[in-house]
Amino acid sequence: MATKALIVIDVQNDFCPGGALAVDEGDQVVPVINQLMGQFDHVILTQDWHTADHSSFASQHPGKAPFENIEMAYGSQTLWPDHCVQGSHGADFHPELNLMPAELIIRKGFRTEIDSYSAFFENDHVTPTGLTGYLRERGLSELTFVGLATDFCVAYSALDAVGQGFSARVLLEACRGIDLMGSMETMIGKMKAAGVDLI
Ligand code: VGL
Ligand code: ZN
Repeated sequence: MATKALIVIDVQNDFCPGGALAVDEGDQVVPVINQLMGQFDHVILTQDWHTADHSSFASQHPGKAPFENIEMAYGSQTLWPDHCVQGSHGADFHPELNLMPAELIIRKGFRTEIDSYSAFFENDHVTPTGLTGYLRERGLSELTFVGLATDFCVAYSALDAVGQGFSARVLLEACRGIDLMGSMETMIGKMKAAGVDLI
């Protein structure tokens, strides 16, 4: 039985050059991911999907600027430029990403009060997205993560995957990072320590 799944994180216009929270070379992962999809029987996409007044937006916090940190009820939260607003062009998948093989699109960050980097849990690390149940019920246990951004949504997803008992690998050539104050090094270190296979 095929137990492998490719999980494509947030390959959306706002994370690509020209977007509101552009990741350097973010669009370059698209052809690599399209090619990879052919090697997997199961493809799952995630989509960052924020309300217009989302609490992770610096614009909602007077006096605060993007990339500053604040304390939320659930812990520390980085503030971002407005991005991936529900229904906006920026929230759409990159136009060249092949959506056809996707059997599930999981949206996250759609509650105003709480952000969600991981595909598995919101940033309180307890509210589930439902992905664990989906994967378990379908017998998908070997997970490969690709997409944007390496040091945020990809890393938190891979770490939670291991925590949930899945095997997790990250194909770095199909990822690009934001690298905010050393976050790339920090999150690569955390993934290694947790047993995520970095390729
Ligand atoms: C992401 C910051 C805010 C990501 C999403 O996809 O890595 N990063 N929202
Ligand atoms: Zn976001």
